[in-house]
Formats: sequence, C-alpha cells, structure tokens
Amino acid sequence: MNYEILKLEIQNGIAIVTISRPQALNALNTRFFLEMDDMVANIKNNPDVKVMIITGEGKAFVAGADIAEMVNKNKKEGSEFSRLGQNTFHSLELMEIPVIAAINGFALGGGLELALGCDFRIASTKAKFGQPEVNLGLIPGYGATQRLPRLVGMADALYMLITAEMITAADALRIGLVQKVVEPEQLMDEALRLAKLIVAKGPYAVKKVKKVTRASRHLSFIEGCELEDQEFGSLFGKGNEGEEGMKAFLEKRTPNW
Ligand code: CO8
Repeated sequence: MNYEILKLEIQNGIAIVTISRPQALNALNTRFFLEMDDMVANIKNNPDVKVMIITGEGKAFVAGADIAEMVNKNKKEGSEFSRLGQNTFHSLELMEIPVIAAINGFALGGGLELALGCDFRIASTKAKFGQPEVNLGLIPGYGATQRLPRLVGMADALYMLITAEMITAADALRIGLVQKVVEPEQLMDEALRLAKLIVAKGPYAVKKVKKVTRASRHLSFIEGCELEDQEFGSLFGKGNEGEEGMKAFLEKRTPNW
C-alpha cells in the first residue's frame, strides 16, 4: 500500500510510525484506518521489528476522529465508522510486540483512544489529553469508554468523559494515563531509549509477558495464573530463550538471543 498519512522508519529493530496529516491536526479518517491496518499487518510480518513507536507530526498527536468526515453520517454509518476504528485499535493492542505512544501534542477523542490502544504512553510537557466527544453531542467510539476506566479508574475516566476538560501531561501522569513526561525535544530520544531497552530483552519473553498480562483483562485470576505458568514453562528447556538468558547470567556474559 502507498502510504499518504503514515510514515514508517525502521532502525535497529524499532519501527517508528508517524501520523502525518498536520493540516488537520492528524485527525483520523477512513484512509488513516486503512493505512494503519496495513501497517500493523506489515510490521507483524517483519520478524526483525521488536517494538513499535507511534507519534504525530506537528502540534498534535491526533486531535480526534475527523469531524468533517463524520458530520454527515447516519446512524448505521456512524456505527460502522466506530467499528472500523475499534477493529484497528484492537489489532494494534493484539500485536505481539510492544507498542509505545510518544505523545507530542493534542491527544483528543479518537487520538487519545489510539494512545489507549498502545501498551504504554510517554508524553511531552506540551501534550494535552481529553475526551471532548460530549462537546459535539457524541460519545467515544473507539474504545475509550472501556479502556479508560480500566486504565485510570472509574472516577478519573468519568471526569474526563463527562466534563470533556483537557488535562495537562502532569495530570495525565498523576492519574496513570501516561507513564512518563519529558521535555518536547527529548520525547523521541526517550521513546527510542525505552525501545532500545526492550530490543535488548529476550524477544520471545517480551511477547509472552505482553500476552499474559493483557489476558488478565478477560481471564479470572486463577485462569490467568494457569496461563502464566504455562507460558513460564514454555521458555525453559534446551535451545529456549530462558535457558540462554539464565546461562548468560551465570556465565557473566550478554545473552545471545
Ligand atoms: N477533525 C477534523 N479536523 C480537525 C479536527 C478534527 N478532530 N481537529 C482539528 N481539525 C482541523 C481544524 O478544523 C483546522 O482546519 P482548518 O485549518 O481547515 O480550519 C485545523 O485542524 C487546525 O485546527 P485549529 O485551527 O482548530 O487549531 P487550534 O490550535 O486553534 O485548536 C484544537 C486545536 C483545540 C485541538 C481544536 O482543533 C479542536 O478542538 N479540535 C477538535 C477536537 C475534538 O473535538 N476531537 C474529538 C473529535 S470526536 C472523536 O474523536 C470521537 C472518536 C470516536 C468516533 C467514533 C466514530 C463514529
């Protein structure tokens, strides 16, 4: 696929995906979702990529779903547009490799929902976060009603969803919406630093830890612990990653994954 909105750069096992439609503050339109689906599929098929970073070009990460595209939709088309974005963000969340959102500016509405579909979020001090859908007489349609309360708790989620107030990066850090805040000029350096840390780990172990931890959302505690012990065991034995990692520790050398 020829990308018009997304830019991809791959360096040392790290895929950096930049959303580049700055004239509309990177608002999410149908074209974006088609490109993102294609991008996720491509990166999934590239065994060299161990981690993905998503960021935005210009003053926004993403300022929401494209209001100009949505305005004339009927009920059925509205639901379809919601499902399109939900599916894309589900497939992003289901990627085996970790996905980091590097939030450079506005992360509003569908833009915050995109960030919620990533595994964790780092933000520039300039970033602003909000779920402004009720200002438009809408509710979120790309998963925020479900992901936000699970991430930050019911009261902070409802505060954001009902007041539509934009919050600062410092407040986003305080409620656990982002994991780290850095100066704007350090954002990509910090995202790359974290990505490099991840690239150095056992790649199979990183995928398993994501899979088992994310499964805690739909499994009971007991089922989750069962999955954990199965996957823990899968890393042992001759030629497996755990064997190499533990041997390397005991032999005081860097593991050769
Ligand atoms: N959609 C389309 N265009 C947008 C959007 C958007 N979400 N946000 C900004 N733009 C456009 C503006 O219209 C403007 O275009 P133009 O230059 O042609 O007039 C350009 O981007 C620059 O924007 P501004 O001039 O407004 O920039 P400011 O710095 O003055 O303001 C803001 C920045 C505060 C971010 C402001 O642009 C804003 O409030 N944007 C809208 C934010 C918003 O309400 N987002 C939520 C959208 S709804 C949503 O995301 C629901 C998701 C679920 C959908 C489910 C499917 C049915």
